[in-house]
Amino acid sequence: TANNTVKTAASSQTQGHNPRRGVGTAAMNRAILDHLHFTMARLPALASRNDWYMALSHAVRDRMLDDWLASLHHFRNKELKVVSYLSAEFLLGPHLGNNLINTGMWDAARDAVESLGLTLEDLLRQEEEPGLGNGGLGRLAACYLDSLATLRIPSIGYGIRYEFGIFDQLIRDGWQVETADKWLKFGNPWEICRSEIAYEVKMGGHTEYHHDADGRLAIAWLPVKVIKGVAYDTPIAGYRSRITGLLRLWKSEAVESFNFQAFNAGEYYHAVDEKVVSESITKVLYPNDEPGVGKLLRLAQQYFFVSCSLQDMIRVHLLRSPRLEEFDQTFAVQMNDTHPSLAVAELMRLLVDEHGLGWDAAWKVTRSTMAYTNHTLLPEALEKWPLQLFANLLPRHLEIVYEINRRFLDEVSQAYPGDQARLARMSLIEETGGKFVRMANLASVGSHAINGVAHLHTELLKETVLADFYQMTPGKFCNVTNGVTPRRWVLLSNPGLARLISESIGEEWVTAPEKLRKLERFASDPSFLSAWRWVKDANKRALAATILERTGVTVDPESLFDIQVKRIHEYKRQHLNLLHILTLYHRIKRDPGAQIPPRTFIFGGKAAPGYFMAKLIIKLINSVAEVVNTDPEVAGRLKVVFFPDFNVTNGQLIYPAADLSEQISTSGKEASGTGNMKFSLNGALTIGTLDGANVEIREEVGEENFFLFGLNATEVQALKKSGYHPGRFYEEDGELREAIDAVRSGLFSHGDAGLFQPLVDHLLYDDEYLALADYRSYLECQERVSTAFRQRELWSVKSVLNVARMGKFSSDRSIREYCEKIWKVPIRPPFPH
Ligand code: B1N
Repeated sequence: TANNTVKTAASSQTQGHNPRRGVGTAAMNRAILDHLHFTMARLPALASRNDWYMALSHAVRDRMLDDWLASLHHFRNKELKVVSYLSAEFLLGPHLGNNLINTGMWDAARDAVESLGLTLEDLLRQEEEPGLGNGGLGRLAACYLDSLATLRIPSIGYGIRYEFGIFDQLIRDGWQVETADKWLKFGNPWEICRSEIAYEVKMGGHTEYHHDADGRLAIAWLPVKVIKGVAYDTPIAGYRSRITGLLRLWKSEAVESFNFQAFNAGEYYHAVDEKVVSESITKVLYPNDEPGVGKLLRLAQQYFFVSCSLQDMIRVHLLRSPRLEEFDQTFAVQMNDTHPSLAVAELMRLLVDEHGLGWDAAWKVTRSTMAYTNHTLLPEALEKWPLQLFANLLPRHLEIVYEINRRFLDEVSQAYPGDQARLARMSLIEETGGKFVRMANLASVGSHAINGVAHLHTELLKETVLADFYQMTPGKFCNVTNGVTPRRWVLLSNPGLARLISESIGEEWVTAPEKLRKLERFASDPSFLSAWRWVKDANKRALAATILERTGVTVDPESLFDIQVKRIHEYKRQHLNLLHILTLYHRIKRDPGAQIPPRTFIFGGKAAPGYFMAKLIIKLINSVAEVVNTDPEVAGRLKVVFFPDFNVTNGQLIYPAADLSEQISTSGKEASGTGNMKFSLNGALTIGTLDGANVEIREEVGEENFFLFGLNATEVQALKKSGYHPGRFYEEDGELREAIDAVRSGLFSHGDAGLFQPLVDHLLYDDEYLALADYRSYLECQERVSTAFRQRELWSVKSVLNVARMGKFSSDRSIREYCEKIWKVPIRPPFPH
């Protein structure tokens, strides 16, 4: 069959000299032309930019394959535990530039491309980024793949090959308009379809019990549908590590054989319908950064990718050992939030029903294999599935969940006799106001480790959403603060800064970012500081040029670039930022002599298509921009820009150009944030609350280099408890009133006073996220920012110190912590350069 290895003369061939592996300019030139000819079937004279991009990418991919094939060998090696990172999202960003950086082929590729009369920049621009994620959670998974490969840890990222990733955002008349992300339209040179690596996934139907010939109880799940999952592999280059990691994404297809009955009966169309339904599972990414109510297709996606991935892991394990009791020695499985938490029930099903393990043995190995990362405290963001929907799609899994629950609740009642309320809270099934399966509870019970993503977040997890689980099994809990990869987020996106840093302290910081500390002593060197400023200014000019091109707005690169880019959400408080802008606007109008250094406010981010208030906030940003940007009385002093379609590609341009990073969520609401790290690592100063990883960033960079404002998490809780009345802040603060009244008056909506009414009402009568309570503190803090920015030299010192002290926030550090605390995987010494 297709799966069997065929012995040929080539099987014994060693990896000798092969011109395909040459990484010099001449070899690259040859390789690009060969791919243009043999892969793209194009003559150079007729080749499009995409043809050249594809040819170059294939040439680069070829050169990653040696390392990759060698790395795949690890999966056979009994001694090495493989990390399996299960995530419904991987927000990778464009591959080409990153792969050139990590493999060290940048210069050769650039020269080869230029020798062909093209520019590398042009070809880099051609790539459609794989936007297979919503925001921070998906991007975190991508940073972790980079670090796993860089640290030479055998690993597989498992996820979904969405045909359409996160939608493209257009702005029309100030409103967000979504369009389909057809990222595969021109082909994807980075993936390799493994048609032979495919699994069947059952869905729906019912279960039946019968006794087999030996009198044992056997369980049969008779599904109504079977879908095939096919593996698509993408190589992930580690930074100069000679290791290429593996991202395996599943695409759903129809099984060939399943509906032959219908076919034979002449119901040709029915058979084809079936194919359409099967293929729809992996069609599109859900564009929400919190779960919507019970969407069957979303549950099907989650089950589909979890089942394919676990079947694949079991296949790999069986290549090493027939004993599935030892599965936890082959794999450490990390669940990226609850989206893959069906893995707990599915692994039990595979072990018990399909491989004949007893319940206890299966449970032991399941628990010691699985670990769960929580990414949110927002109660509405905790996933739960309506019981009936769950039962309809996964009848066997519901039985398994019930059995896990029965045994678990026995333990709970033994530990807390008579505590009915606790039993109800900890049950995997919610029974008040409709029945639901609680995925966070399933993930917690089925894991040996549970972690939050920043120190504060982990502490709050233990006190709030997972308090009962913490009290019962405190040893399971730990913190792993998020990190970001300095390869993509400095080396690739900010080459000017990277060069300056390396010229000053050497290149080690790329894999040993604690070495950035050596920059501290340059913070008192005037010529270094001016070089530092020159880099920032060049980045600002580049961003200004793109802003003009995309929005038609001219901004002054000398002004303070004050940037907030992230998903649009009320808890992130883009509207608090707006209240500051409106106040400055009024101050300048009132007093044209006011000492306010020129600022450019830049926003970017997508709103979930069904999130009305977030979309209204985008409209308000654009409406304020329209008025402020055309008012001659503030000309040259204030500009407001909404940068459309914020994604990884645009982020690479935006983070390096920031002076000020806005991290202004209500304290206790942002689990970690990772944009905060990207900004600071690129020399922006932060204005922020004590929330998520801001707390730790401030600790590292020093409080004098961080602009802190607002209530802390304890004060937020206390204020809410004592009864919060936003209206009082409105009544008592004249400038706040003036800002809100301006929105209410129709000033920004061509006289239509009703347009922003829902937002204004929300602020005045509810203000769940305490924007009004933090307004005055935020304004005062912004004045300190303005004062500091007037002393450019001092600002640059702070900027250098921020970068120098950000080493902790490398995703390499996060991955090392996962290895030690959770996966029990040895940390290997860095590859000798
Ligand atoms: O995960 C990031 C954190 O840095 C952010 O603070 C956090 O908000 C983010 C459902 C989510 N939490 N939950 C999600 C995404 C998609 C979805 O369908 C929830 N994203 C986060 C990385 O830790």
